[in-house]
Amino acid sequence: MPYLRLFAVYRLPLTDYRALPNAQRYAEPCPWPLDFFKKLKETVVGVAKKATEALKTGVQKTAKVLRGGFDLLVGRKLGDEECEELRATLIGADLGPHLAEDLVAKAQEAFRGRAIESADQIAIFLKDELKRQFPPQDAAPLFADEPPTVILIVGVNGSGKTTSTAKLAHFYKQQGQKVLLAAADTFRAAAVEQLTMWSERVGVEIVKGQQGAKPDSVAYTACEKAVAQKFDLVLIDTAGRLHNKKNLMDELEKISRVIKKKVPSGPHEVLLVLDGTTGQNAVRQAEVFTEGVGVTGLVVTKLDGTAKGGAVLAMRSEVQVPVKWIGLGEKMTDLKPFDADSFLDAIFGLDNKD
Ligand SMILES: Nc1nc2c(ncn2[C@@H]2O[C@H](COP(=O)(O)OP(=O)(O)O)[C@@H](O)[C@H]2O)c(=O)[nH]1
Ligand SMILES: [Mg+2]
Repeated sequence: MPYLRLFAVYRLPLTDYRALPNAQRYAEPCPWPLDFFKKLKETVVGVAKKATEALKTGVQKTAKVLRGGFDLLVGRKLGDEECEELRATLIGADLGPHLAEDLVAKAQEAFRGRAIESADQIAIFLKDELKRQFPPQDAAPLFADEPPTVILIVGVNGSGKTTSTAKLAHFYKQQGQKVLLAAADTFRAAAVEQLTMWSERVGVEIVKGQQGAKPDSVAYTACEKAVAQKFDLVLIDTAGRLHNKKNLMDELEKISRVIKKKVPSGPHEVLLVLDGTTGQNAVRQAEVFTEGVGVTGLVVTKLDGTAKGGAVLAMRSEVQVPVKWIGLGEKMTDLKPFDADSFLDAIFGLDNKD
């Protein structure tokens, strides 16, 4: 089907292109005239395939649980016993009780009296059903109209903030952005050292305060430097002293206030980092910490180490704020933009055929 193929190829650079800051979007020529088709075939298709492989490997523990459960249903009619098994499989992958219950009911209705012929059959059914259910969410990264864009990274201790900050720095540096890190977790010397090490590895500059300095003063200095030295992006790593929503609100308010002194439209993006290995707890945390506090996106980390990747789906159906990034490992390349469709393909073990 050449048209479908063309369409699939056509859409990818559009997504990449939209991810650029406005200033760059307007400054750069539109990417698709001239050798558009030739270039796309060579580069974009290759990149897309690689990304999918990385995603598949990253979520393989979740995929294994789901696939194992679907395999057991092949050749059987979806009766009460089978429904119970399907429910257990979905909950095993941490889709959460609501979503699991709903999907089982829909599956039972669809497969009533019919034997399931292949694991793919049930995987495709569930994927289509989930896609129908998800409210559309715009997970495109947010950027300032004029650089610098300021991104705040928040979340509880150990969720993966510092690592994700470094990964984002790497991602945007690869896109040609001039990136500045700000080590605003000033409570522990080790935290500043950790980000400093990452800044060297990634090859970006860092602003840090003395241990005990105020986080907002580090954020201020970073924004000042970013404006003066024309950085495109400032990534501010914060301390994870959240404990409750009020702490988060206070922290965000304080830091936002100083950012605005130098960059009035900032912060442009506030990313809440959640530890994916905590499954439904991460979903609850996302619900509580995103309501009315200005969080613009979620980063779900450590999906490589867990079979609870289905929590990302529960998050998507229960939390208003979109999942924007997923962490699939400890390397700087292991952070991927979240795309619901390829995520579903990957966890349901469906090949991305075009
Ligand atoms: N396997 C894996 N480990 C991760 C990922 N993200 C973070 N980590 C690890 O989680 C631990 C805590 O991360 P860190 O960034 O220091 O968390 P912070 O306290 O929120 O800043 C570190 O050992 C990271 O290497 C991920 O996506 N996959
Ligand atoms: Mg940290």
